[in-house]
Amino acid sequence: MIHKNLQQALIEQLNKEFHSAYIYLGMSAYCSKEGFNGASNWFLVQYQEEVAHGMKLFKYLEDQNVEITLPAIESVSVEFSSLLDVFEKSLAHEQYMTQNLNNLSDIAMREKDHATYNLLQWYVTEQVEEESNVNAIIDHIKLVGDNGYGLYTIDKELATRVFVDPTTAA
Ligand code: OFO
Repeated sequence: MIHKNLQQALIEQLNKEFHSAYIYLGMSAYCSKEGFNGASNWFLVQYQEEVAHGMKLFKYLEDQNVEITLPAIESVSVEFSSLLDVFEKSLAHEQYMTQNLNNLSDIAMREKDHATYNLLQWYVTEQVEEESNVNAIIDHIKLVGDNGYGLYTIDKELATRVFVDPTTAA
């Protein structure tokens, strides 16, 4: 049985995971509009990952007999100023998500809810990988600056990303 306060916080996190998916869909649309088809693919895969994160939490809440509510998902921006801008905003968003997950872990620990704490550690670990991936892309973009061939090469690399469900991957 999950403590009432934690139930509410987890439902908010569920909404945030689907909001994250929506944010990445917006970023994918921006990149596609600007001709960065590889980056558009990268964000589309990110969108799929966030949906998977949301569904993992949804399933957990169901398993724990939590009465699930699904509040509206906030609208997102599809306007960015450059490829660097879109990835920097992505990093800022991931840092915000990490903070949320740390706060949730604190609550779970306080409530001595080991099952939920355990679940949240999966997300916390996932965040480390997500932040590191985006940081590496930002470094590459900064390295090439506005060199067209450099950006083209990065975009080609981003086109190779394929979705592997992180909730089932070994
Ligand atoms: Fe769901 O990990 Fe990113 O936000």
